[in-house]
Amino acid sequence: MEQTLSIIKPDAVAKGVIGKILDRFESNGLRIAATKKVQLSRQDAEAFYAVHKARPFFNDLVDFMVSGPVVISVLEGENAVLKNRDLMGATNPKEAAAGTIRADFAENIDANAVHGSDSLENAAIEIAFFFSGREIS
Ligand code: IDP
Ligand code: MG
Repeated sequence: MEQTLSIIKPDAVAKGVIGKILDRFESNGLRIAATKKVQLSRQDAEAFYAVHKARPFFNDLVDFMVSGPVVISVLEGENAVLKNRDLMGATNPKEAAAGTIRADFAENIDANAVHGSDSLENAAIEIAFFFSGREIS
């Protein structure tokens, strides 16, 4: 069993597709072990995406992530990290495979509907960033 962190980004929350995206997880063997709707502060977003600090899109990414509420979840299941990445599709929605979350709900690479941890190691770090142990069950 693995756990991974998912964020439904401000574009998808504003579109009213929280339920549709959470259904993709539950319908594909990923249990929702924790979930909450949060308005990130700039400090939250900068710390969460610190790995991308040197990238040219960092400021736009932070601006976007604080532009409205997000829904942050811990997903649990077999191969949860990779399974979530498969369900999400490619970072650029224009390159995302048909039937993936980004192909179906995202407009462009800046507003691409979802975040998902990219490794088991980062999943543990990202989960601990947003959730205490008592919030996960
Ligand atoms: P991922 O979300 O598929 O893991 P990362 O490379 O980790 O993709 O990038 C984090 C986020 O930064 C992306 O989801 C996207 O919102 C944004 N991003 C990545 N590359 C670009 C880019 O070239 N232009 C604008 N935004 C980007
Ligand atoms: Mg990433």
